[in-house]
Amino acid sequence: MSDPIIEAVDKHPAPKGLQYTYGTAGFRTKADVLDSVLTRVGLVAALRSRSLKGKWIGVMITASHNPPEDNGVKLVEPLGNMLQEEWEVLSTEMANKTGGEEVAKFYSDMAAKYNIDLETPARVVVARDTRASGARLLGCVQDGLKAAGAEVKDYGFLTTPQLHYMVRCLNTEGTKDAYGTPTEKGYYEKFGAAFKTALKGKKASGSLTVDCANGVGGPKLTELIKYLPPKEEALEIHVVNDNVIKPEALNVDCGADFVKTNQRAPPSSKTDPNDRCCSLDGDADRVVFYFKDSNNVFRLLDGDRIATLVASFLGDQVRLAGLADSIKIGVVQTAYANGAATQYVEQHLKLKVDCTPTGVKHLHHAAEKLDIGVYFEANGHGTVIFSENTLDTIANYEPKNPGQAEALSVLRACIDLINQSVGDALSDMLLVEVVLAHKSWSTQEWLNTYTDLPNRLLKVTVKDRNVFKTTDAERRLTSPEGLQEKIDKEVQKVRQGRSFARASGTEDAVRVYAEAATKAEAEDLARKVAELVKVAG
Ligand code: G16
Repeated sequence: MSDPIIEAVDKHPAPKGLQYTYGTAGFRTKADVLDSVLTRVGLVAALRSRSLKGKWIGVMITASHNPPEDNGVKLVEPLGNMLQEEWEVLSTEMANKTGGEEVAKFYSDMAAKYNIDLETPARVVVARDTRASGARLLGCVQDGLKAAGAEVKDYGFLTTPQLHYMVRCLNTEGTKDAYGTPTEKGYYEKFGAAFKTALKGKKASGSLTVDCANGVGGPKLTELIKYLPPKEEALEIHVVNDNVIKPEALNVDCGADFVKTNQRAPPSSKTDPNDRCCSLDGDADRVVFYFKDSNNVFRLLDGDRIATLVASFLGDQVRLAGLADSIKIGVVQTAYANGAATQYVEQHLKLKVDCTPTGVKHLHHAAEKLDIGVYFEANGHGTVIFSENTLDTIANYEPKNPGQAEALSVLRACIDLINQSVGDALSDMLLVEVVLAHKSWSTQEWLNTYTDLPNRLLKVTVKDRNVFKTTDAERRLTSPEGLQEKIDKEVQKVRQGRSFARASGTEDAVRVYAEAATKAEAEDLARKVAELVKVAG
């Protein structure tokens, strides 16, 4: 009898001469060379589920902020976390096996090595963003899952955080940790209700214009709005760049990555000075805010700003609730965090800051060690997580006066409003609105909390980005030899200078970040470091 795994794998042969790596956010590259990878990811997902006694595992087909011709896939653990690192390595090995027989052997070797009973049921949830290649790649995953005999739930189009939510809901259903109803409606109801409770009757000032990067966030936000309180009572939202009928428009001249990298609004933006805007990315797991000030100057409120706003708000509520002695808040950032943001958190908010390598999985792990861990990448990817103890304390604390009762109720609603399985642009966006409404702050007042150091982010194309190796949470290069010393020399030439280079885990490029006392110095430093990288690479 023929082996279904060999058949499925050989139906989607791997292109010759390509090496695949499970990177910052799964496998990500040009969509037309991903078929073989997707079939094998189906096999890995089934094995991972079996290794966890049939818990639901998620497979999300997306390339998030990347251009329309790219695609990718990431695996989600039962509580909605990113895939365990050991399994990332196994996924990479599986993706690079040459043919059906090798893959089938690796599959049974893995089962033997990890004591996985292949008779245990395997359960896998799949979803995809709106890329044109998504339907074909879904077929490839399905072939892998079918060959492995997995039970499959296909949710069709979802944002990445919605898929994480479904996985967590399915695995916690009927337990004391039940996270919600594992349906799209359940998602909208949960976050819509939490938004209403957290607002406490306060109304956001002005409206919010949301650029959806022409991705899956557009239709999903339109749906979510139906579950929010009426706009007259809470928040008026204008949805723009939500054209998913034209997949070639995805992330093009719009979206969170465009806004953050170019430090300007999408060219199509038609808002007036002081209008509050935000941009999601292609799969709605990142959000950045911005506005034009009274002088028509573009002002960005990125992930660092969301982290400082939310950390200070939660800190206030914890204090007001009378819990400051038992709950400590910390902030987790990456090397991309603006130096001024780090200083503000440490010196003004007096909170601890941890720095990790890029990739939400790293930030998430660091945040898990805190009572309340606020983690955001500067690019707008992040969330807040509460430890088990903190959740118990907040749930069971008896308030001593009406002020404490009010703060406790806000904290409880925030816990429900924050998608704790993963950074979620829609939930983060509503959280920011809640904080601004409570503080009665405009975006200008939010911006006034501290002044960002001017900075520049560049992408450098090199022959082989893998030669760029880093240490110290990606802040220093260990290879190519001698390059770090050259960067250090350039940094010393400018005031308040800081710069680093690291290979992207989602694009074929090296990223260069530089900041300094003035815009001219930051731009100059970035350009010089980029030149050094180009020569070394
Ligand atoms: C992914 C990761 C983020 C990371 C970003 C860029 O985001 O989830 O943690 O910051 O890629 O990573 P890199 O600099 O390695 O290319 P997304 O929104 O594209 O999934």
